[in-house]
Amino acid sequence: MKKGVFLVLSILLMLSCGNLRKQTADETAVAQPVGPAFCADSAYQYCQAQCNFGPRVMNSVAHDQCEQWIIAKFKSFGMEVMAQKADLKGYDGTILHSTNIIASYKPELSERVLLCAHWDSRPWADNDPDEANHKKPVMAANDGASGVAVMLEVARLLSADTLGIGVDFICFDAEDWGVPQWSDATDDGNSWALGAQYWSANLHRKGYKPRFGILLDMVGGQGAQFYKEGMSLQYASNVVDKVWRAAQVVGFGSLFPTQTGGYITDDHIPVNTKAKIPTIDIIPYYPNCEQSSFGPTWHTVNDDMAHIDKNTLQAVGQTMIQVLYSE
Ligand code: AHN
Ligand code: ZN
Repeated sequence: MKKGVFLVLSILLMLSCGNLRKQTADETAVAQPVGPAFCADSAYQYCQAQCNFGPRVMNSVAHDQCEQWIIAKFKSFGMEVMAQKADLKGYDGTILHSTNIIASYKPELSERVLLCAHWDSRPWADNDPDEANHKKPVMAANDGASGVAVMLEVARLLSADTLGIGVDFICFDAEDWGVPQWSDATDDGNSWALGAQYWSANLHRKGYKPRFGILLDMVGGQGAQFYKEGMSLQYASNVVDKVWRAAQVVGFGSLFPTQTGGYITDDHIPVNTKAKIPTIDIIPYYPNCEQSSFGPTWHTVNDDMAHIDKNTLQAVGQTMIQVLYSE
């Protein structure tokens, strides 16, 4: 066969294969893992680093030191960082000096995705099996540090790679000053998520409108499974589908069952209702746990690094990478 004919045939073959492949992909939508490898060791270290300050309870020195550390970390990854400060009133009248930390990847792009998590620690381990611990602070390795740790690792990976959309990482403050179980005050839900409530009513940028948001709450616990959360399904079922599919593609479908868990009062509520950004909550659900459906260490003095599992961080982190790189 003449060289020229062979070349033409090869090109025709390549074109037809290309077309065939594309058609197959469109019709069966067999997605493959995309984007960089999430490093759970790195996320684990970011979790540890926050805990090393001690419990990051509102109005404490550890809180303010950790705030500076989180800001410096996002800046070191080349993100534009904003600290949104406000004095917010707790259910008990305490004035909480709150800082929402907003870190932006490619702030110039208008097509964006929001990732968020709270970074404050609960002041009271009011769900501890030992009543003597009910007024002690929670280390919040899982309930606080884990979500920020996953976001920091995603930010680190973005800084070393490139993505065609912008990403905002919001660390909400004052989430966990909600009415304690030992208090006589009634809990109507509004005592939680104070930082997210404030941000939702005072967006850091006028007209801010990302495609969707994902809240990471307690994403590092041993034995965690992330059932679909009720409010997320109500406000952003397409985002739930997207994320649960992504988890399956990266091989962590077993940690993301397709059944529904509970309806949770969390930071995503004001983001949906007030900021009108369709936002889901990735939060664990333990169907058989006596202590709490959020897991055995929730709001106890055992929410520490000893109960953080790198596999859980990996599952959630790689799923976030998959979601972002599929946009
Ligand atoms: C309630 O307990 C009502 N909501 C859980 C919100 C939360 C607290 N997430 C972490 N800590
Ligand atoms: Zn909590």
